Amino acid sequence: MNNRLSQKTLSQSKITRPHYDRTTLRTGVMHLGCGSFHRTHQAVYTDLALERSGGNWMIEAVSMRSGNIASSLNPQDGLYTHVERGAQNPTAHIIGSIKKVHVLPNIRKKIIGLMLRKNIRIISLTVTEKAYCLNLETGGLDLENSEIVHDLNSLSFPRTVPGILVAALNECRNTGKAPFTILSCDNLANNGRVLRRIICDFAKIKKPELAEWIKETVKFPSTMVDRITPAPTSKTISDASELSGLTDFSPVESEPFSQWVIEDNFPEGRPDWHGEGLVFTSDVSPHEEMKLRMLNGTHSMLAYSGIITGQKYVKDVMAVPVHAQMVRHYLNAAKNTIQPIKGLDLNLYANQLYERFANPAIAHKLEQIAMDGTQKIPQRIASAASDALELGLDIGAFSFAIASWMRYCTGRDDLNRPFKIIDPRAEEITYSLRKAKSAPEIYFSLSQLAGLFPERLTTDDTWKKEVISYLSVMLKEGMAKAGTMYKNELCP
Ligand code: CS2
Repeated sequence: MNNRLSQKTLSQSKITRPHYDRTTLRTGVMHLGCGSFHRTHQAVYTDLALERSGGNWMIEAVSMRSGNIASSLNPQDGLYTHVERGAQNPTAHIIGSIKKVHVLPNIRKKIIGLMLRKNIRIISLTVTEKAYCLNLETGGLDLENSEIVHDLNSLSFPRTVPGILVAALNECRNTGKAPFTILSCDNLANNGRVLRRIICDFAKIKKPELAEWIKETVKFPSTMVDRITPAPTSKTISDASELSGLTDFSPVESEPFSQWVIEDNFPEGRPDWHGEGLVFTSDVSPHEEMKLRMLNGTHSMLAYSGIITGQKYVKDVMAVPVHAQMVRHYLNAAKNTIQPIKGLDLNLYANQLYERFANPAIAHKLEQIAMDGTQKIPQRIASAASDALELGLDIGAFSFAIASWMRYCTGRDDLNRPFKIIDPRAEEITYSLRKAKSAPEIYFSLSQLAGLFPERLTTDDTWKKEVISYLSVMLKEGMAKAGTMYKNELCP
């Protein structure tokens, strides 16, 4: 049995490991949401930055709900193995940028104090779309969300992400601490601007002068983040141990590809982030739109349609020729809705995405992608569909994707096996479908969910006809038949 990975055993590692002095460097970043993606992405870039330039930029991460990561990572002094799976044999590195993991339910009374420490200069987030408490209709804070109502009534022990950030900024203002830069790393269009709006909406209700101060003083750079990161499995643990010679109970795995496009606006400084795929720019929005519509839109389409045919992983869907052709076509359709971006070859990007999805070494679960559809569809699929209509382009790919999501919302696959719909609006979905059986009934019920589809789509007859037509084939003849219909009608 190998020794367990920790600061003490680190020197026994057979693979690349941090050389910087982790014990003396101080924390500069507090990160909310310590999921696998944070650990294959921002923490890896920060590890490289510390390796090259040092600095007090260690990360303290906060798990928002469960204590699992903290209980496996803290005994390892925050160290973990990052396994990369590409065309060759897996490779691995030991990442040292995380100092400690906190668990929010255990530090509710302390979290603001932790953020207020002098050396904390960045608060970053990977909390997933739903944690922003965004009202999809207004684009501002969801004032009907019960947790938000709780936090608005008392900011002493906030429960929500907007509540925590406003309470911390309020203390910065009261104590004269220079405010930290707030860095959203979630898959939302204009993530920085969206977060700023939500925080200001919240602050305005509590204290209008705080909202003004935030607007003037606090920076919310937008970012585009990208790295396919399946949930770790027992194979991740065994590969990590084999490669490093140390036992690690909390390794992560990802594809080799990685990209991070950041608006460089950090008044209090930042780590010396660099490395493969790191780009600083003054405007992230075209990169974000490209990634959300091409990568994430295609991902959602293939997840919903794949689940209905009984598939489990993205790579399985890509191994079915008709499905793979649809993916190729969808990528192209999404690409055509995007304005050309200077310096970026969108055809090359589409080809890379196709290869990345097909990577046989990555077992990326479809259900991981399918979850939280109501939070993902607007920026991934609906906006592209609406622009396609506006531009007079074919909308077949998008109507198929939405029909697949609607089919998924019925909660049974083509073999009539039930599955759980994981979505913060799952109850609303089930309620709205309680009497709907036919394709038009399902279409009308789900189209009425507030904030999901822009009016441009719901008032368009061709859109309605196409979605209903695909959905009806999916319901009566199965997803494979609908896929063949897509292929025959759309793929050259
Ligand atoms: C996926 C993303 O789970 C999902 O919805 O589409 O997590 C995707 O893998 C990442 O955005 C890739 O960077």
